[in-house]
Amino acid sequence: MKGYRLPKRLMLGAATAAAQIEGGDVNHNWRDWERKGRLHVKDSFTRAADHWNRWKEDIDIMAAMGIETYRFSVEWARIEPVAGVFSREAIEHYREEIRYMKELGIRPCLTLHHFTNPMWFERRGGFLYPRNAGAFLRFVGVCVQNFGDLVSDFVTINEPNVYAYMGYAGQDFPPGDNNLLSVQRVLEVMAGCHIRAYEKIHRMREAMGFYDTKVGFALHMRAFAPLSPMSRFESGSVNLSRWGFQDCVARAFLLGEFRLPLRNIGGFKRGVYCDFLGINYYTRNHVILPGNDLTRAQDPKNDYGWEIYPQGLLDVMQELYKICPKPIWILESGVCDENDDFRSLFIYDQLSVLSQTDLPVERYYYWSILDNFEWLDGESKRFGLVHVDYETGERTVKKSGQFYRELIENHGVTEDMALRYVSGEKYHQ
Ligand code: IFM
Repeated sequence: MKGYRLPKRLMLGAATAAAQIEGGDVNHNWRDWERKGRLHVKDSFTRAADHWNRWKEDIDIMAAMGIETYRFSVEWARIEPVAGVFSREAIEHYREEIRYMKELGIRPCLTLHHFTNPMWFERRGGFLYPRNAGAFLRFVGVCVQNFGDLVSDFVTINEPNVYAYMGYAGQDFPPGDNNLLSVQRVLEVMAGCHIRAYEKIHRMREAMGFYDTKVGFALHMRAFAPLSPMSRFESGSVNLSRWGFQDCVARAFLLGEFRLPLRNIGGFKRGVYCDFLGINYYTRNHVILPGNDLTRAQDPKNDYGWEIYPQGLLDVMQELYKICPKPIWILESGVCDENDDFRSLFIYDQLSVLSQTDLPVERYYYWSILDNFEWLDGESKRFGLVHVDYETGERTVKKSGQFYRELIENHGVTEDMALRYVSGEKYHQ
């Protein structure tokens, strides 16, 4: 197995989201979903990885691993438990955590919305109604006011396409609306929220005297391919899937360019509403009909059964860069692998793609630093570089975590590392 060097400009990091690691009884829509018995497991968000109490230990672990930048989210329902009422205690907690990571040399990248809404916002209809955008923007303002002196990198919204399709086309994620027209509305409202947040964050930080602000959003991107390579019908389905799931969303959020099925309900001007292209990439889907996504039996897979297709990372980067040529930040790339059997191989393969491209890739965030609460599947699906014993809370750096540590130290993979960590690993077949 070959070694490789990574481009100099690439920073290496790891990501999490508040609800997935913090624990505690927080009044958000996913805790409500859990109470309604809608998860696939009996686990509770109240436990998760108990990061709310163990944050210092977790940051120490990251620092020891050499993590250069940490993408995390703040929990809206903690900061604003009641509409218009802001918790000084929660804000101070996050400030302390951010200060500490910076002291240890870790650059923070702050996500403002990662799937969870406070229940007061959810009950008003969340992002389905344009009239609710103001509440989100007020929260954005409070975050910039309170964290803007410590943080310059912001992700406004995580995976609006997954949020909209899973919660509104299907019944899996809250609120389980099951109505395609709602998907359209939610994406339109969220695009407007992103555009206005982009402008607001820049405006506010400039007024605070900071000119280094970077703002973007995290688009979940998939590689799509026709099940039968020669089928023109299936190629058409691929184009429709790509457009409906990601490209029309990218154009609206990044450029204020609303094309069917999205409408420009806020009357936004065309522009460039991002400083980087945020990509979350996990898998490829084969397609016969749009929306009918398949994984072929013969392809390598993770524990979820998602195809592992490293080359797809290049495909989606090129796809997005064509739409908007800005620096690329891979905000999530990770693998569900209970026994850490092939996580080192996965990281080796994904980063090998980045070692070979001329595209301006500036960040790579492995998902996730810790095993965490995987939404519908709770504690049963493990993505972490660090193992969490949910009973005791004990953290143990996995073999893949040690590989990532050495990879960061060398800014690449040596042949010796490839031999020690990667050569014996195999994906599920
Ligand atoms: O855990 C999630 C994360 O919250 C959003 N992106 C995909 C991850 C793995 O499913």
